[in-house]
Amino acid sequence: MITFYSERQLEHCGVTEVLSGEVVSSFECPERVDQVLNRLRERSLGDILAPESFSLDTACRVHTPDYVEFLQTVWPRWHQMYPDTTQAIPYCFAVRGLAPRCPDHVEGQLGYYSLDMTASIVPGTWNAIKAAMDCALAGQQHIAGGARSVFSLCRPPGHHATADQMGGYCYLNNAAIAAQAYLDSGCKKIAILDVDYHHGNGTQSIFYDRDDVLFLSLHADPAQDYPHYWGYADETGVGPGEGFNLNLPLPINRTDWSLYRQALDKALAAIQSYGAEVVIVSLGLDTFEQDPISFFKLKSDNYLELGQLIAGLNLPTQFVFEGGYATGALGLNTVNVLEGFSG
Ligand code: SP5
Ligand code: ZN
Repeated sequence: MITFYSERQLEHCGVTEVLSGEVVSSFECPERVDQVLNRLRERSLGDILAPESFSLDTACRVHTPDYVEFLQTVWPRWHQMYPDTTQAIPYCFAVRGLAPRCPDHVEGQLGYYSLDMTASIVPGTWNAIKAAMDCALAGQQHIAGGARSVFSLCRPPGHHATADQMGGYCYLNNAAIAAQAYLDSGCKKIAILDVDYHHGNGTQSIFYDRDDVLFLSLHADPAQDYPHYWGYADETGVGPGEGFNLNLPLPINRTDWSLYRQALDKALAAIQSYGAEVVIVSLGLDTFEQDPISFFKLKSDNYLELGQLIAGLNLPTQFVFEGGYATGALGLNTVNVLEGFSG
């Protein structure tokens, strides 16, 4: 299986975040992809290629153009206003109530375009965001060209990013952009299977009123963990999208492989009856038992079986990297999924 990866993705390095009230180093760090690259090379999974540079047109079909423009320009604007700081983090938000106005002030915009405080902006953030999007689109082209599978090693991740808000370490929604690219190149039905520990609220919201993308997510019950406000089982889509959104929330303290597998079987059956032409897997590895911010109990071997079960769909499959913070085992777990798939 070919991997698309760009070194420019290392240029994003968040400094700090707030976890349970304490200021800590960012969990989403460049070492994550180093671990994955090491294992990919060690186990000779296939070539690792740098993506070409794509235009922002497809990104602007799932995100609002003003949001994409904001992401591109926010650091220099912030730096001009606060030249002595190392990162931009929002501190106030355009919350419920009267429709908020998008202000001109860079710090006001930072909150306007954010869901939370964990998508920080540093000098290299845009380069990394753009390179991650390029990996997603290069993977899409590879599948459209006839490959059975591909791994888009995207970083920063994407599945929490909505049409116009960043959050949960996510900026552009890499999986959603790939899905839109398949549709624009003539596909009619795409499934996005999100196996990250956290609900993919961004992907859900982007396709919530559409029937051309079936979104399925296995995740921690939002009553018990981030993103808290979305991911409940009764969110099934709206209008033409009704019935094309499947949330499978799982209890945080007793989800091991056997419980996880039951939910996975339901998701795989739904993909089959939908008649998807391509599956995009939002591949988060934060379901691992040693993940520092998560509570599921999956073990490294379980990821081999996860890959095998996805392969059982017998569909062209694009893996798009999302979360996973147990840096030591992240490479092993990721490559296990890909090898399990490849057989
Ligand atoms: C892409 C992705 O995986 N983003 C995840 C963002 C999660 N951020 C909030 C985590 C809050 C966890 N609180 C539980 C405390 C565990 N000690
Ligand atoms: Zn996650």
